[in-house]
Amino acid sequence: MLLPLIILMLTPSALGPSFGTNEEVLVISKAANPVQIDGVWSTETEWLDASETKIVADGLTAYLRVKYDERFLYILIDFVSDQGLDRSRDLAVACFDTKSDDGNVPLEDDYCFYAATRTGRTTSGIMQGSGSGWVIIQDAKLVDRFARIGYSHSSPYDDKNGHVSYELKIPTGPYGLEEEMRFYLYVSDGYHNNFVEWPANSGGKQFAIGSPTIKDVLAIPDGWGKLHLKPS
Ligand SMILES: [Ca+2]
Ligand SMILES: [Ca+2]
Repeated sequence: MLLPLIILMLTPSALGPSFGTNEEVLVISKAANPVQIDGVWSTETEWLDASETKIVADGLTAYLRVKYDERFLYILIDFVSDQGLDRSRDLAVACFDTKSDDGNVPLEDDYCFYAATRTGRTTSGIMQGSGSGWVIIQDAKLVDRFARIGYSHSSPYDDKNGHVSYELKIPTGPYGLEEEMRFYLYVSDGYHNNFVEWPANSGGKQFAIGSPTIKDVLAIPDGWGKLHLKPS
């Protein structure tokens, strides 16, 4: 028993306040069931084969489910406490630090994929790290293949109250997504002017009314967790 104790004492957290990286890990499995990107949990089995993480903060509750196959990473966010789709500031952002090189600024191997409402429109897009912040490299009306916002009365988490949900389908090849990489999720409800994030308390900020873009509110890569794609 002596050896594990020594190792424990030598970890950075034992050396006083740590400003190191977040060690939370989300393990995901290969998809067995097909996903239809329509913004909602659309068939009984659609997301049963995905990881499941409940995220709670300040009275908000969201369920995150993630899985992957040879070409895509699939994400469902069932935001059960968001019972109305707002004209602005309802948004989900999923970020990847593909080289897991952390840092206190987003670098060029860091990508965020988002779906959002803005002034009555729904849009989806991709941001890339620039070394000092986030740059939107693609932004389109939400007719896109990779992201949808939905509103559902029929998810397994709440089949009584209608609520907002998001589905993302992210191509792994073009963005260099790896078997293990850093991962961050941010979901905001415009009505409550509040958000949840994974990992919890990783440093995202409440979305401010009047903020020109969503790039100012995300945690820095040092605060992100790890996503591990379990081989089949
Ligand atoms: Ca669906
Ligand atoms: Ca909302």
